[in-house]
Amino acid sequence: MKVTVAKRILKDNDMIADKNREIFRDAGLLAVNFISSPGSGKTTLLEKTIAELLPEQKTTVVVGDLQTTRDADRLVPNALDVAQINTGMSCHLYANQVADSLLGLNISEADYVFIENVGNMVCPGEFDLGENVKVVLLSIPEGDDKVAKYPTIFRAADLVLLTKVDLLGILDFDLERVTNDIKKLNSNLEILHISSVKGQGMNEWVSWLKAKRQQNVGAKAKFITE
Ligand SMILES: Nc1nc2c(ncn2[C@@H]2O[C@H](COP(=O)(O)OP(=O)(O)OP(=O)(O)O)[C@@H](O)[C@H]2O)c(=O)[nH]1
Ligand SMILES: [Mg+2]
Repeated sequence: MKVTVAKRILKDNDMIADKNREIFRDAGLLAVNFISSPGSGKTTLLEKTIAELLPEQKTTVVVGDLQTTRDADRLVPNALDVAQINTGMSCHLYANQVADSLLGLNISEADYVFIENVGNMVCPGEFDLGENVKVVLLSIPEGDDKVAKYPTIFRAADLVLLTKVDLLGILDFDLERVTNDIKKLNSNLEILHISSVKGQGMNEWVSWLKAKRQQNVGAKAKFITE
């Protein structure tokens, strides 16, 4: 019985996620789902990234947290629009929560929708939100054993950002071990080294985003002419 219920929830979620994907495609933007443990630097990276993309490219944000609007408040200054979803007890966002948020957001002028998922390394990986890409963050203070311990999300990722690399050399972290563990799970997965506070890796990261968006808008044009 429990298995049936769980499967139905996932199926319903997937149907709504597909609708979200259509909305993103019609708006000609790139939707990015940011997934990581609490505190690995998602909001800090979003603050810097949104500012870096301006003035040419604009971003709308959907943020998930159990409680508070603290992350949304931090992102308001440079984002086109921000929606905060408080999930209460839930450790991840559902596609219907994103769908509801989109109704109140200005996405027609946006080039990107950034979805900051609830801080959690496991649950968000199970739930498609309709995003075009999943970006997984792993920060240096979390430790170099985490990829092997929580492999699922690294298998599903389109990009891994190793964050807080300014702390390499200060904290004990075996970069080679983490890189090998990621490559064992997904040999083609790209890994970028980022320090949001020092600016390291930001150019590569922003270039990756712009290239992905370009591919996505190209896909939209192809879809329309078919
Ligand atoms: N040293 C260092 N600290 C960072 C960096 N990026 C973020 N931090 C710090 O890490 C802490 C958590 O950052 P957030 O951006 O709030 O992390 P988050 O992933 O959004 O956290 P949740 O939303 O709670 O899951 C803050 O104290 C940041 O200042 C970085 O590149 N280097
Ligand atoms: Mg945050």
